[in-house]
Amino acid sequence: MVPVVRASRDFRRACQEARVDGPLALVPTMGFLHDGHGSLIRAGRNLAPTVAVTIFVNPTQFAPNEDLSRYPRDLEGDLRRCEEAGASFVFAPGSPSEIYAPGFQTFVEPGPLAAPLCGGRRPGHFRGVCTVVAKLFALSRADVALFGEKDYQQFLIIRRMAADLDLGTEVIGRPIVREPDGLARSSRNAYLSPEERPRATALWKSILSVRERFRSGERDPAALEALARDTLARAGLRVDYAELRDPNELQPVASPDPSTRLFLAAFLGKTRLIDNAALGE
Ligand code: PAJ
Repeated sequence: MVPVVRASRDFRRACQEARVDGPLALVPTMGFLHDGHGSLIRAGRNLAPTVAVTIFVNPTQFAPNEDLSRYPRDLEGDLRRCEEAGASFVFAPGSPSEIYAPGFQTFVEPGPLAAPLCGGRRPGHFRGVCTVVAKLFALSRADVALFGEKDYQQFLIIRRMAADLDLGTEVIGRPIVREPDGLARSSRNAYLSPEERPRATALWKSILSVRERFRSGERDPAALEALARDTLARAGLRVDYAELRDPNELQPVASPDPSTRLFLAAFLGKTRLIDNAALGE
């Protein structure tokens, strides 16, 4: 089975030793791993002889009303998946105090990239994400780190952070892995009831219908966003946002082009689902 370290100091040492053999790739996760995470580990294998996976449900990125306490966990299953995907070792902190020692008080504050979309809906979320990822970069001193475009805004913010703070880790984005019916894989899909699960395809259907309308010549962002919202609402989802943004700075666009991305967040019952895609894919 893939080796597991439980203490920050052991993680630092394992990474230090691994870097003697060549580049180190890092895949940060919150566990309950699925094939989306697996694709990041496999991509890491193609870039570096050593791939370290971290599994930590990071409390600082959850608001008090969010799902920290019920976030799904399955360390045994996760270790199996890490092994299958080719991870070299896993850091699964034995307790949150491995990451946030008593007296911890220093945070990384992202800039304007964290203002719209999920940043606007989840105040403090990306501050918690940046802080934990900066710590994982500092502990591992990884050469590359892999992130999924499932969380496209998160990927941009972390890439910006690594550049702005000279962290020395190259941040690489990887495509979204989907279920056969188009639903983006997510640990949170485990929350969906058997009745809700088929309706969760509304996000993918919304993306497909907006792409289709774009292909037939529609260039009015408001019209495309309205179509996205209607597709979600018709399936009974409560829309959090449905917005077109440019793929680099996440600014609104006057006239969308094929690289413009549609960003979706919607509640299905109590579960918040997100998805995004370029109009021209
Ligand atoms: P988590 O949600 O576990 O995701 C870990 C990584 O897997 C992220 O980079 C995410 O974008 C990627 N991922 C998730 N679902 C994916 C899919 N269907 N296809 C491709 N990649 C996918 O994101 C986090 O954890 C945390 O915020 C973290 C960065 C670990 C900081 O705590």
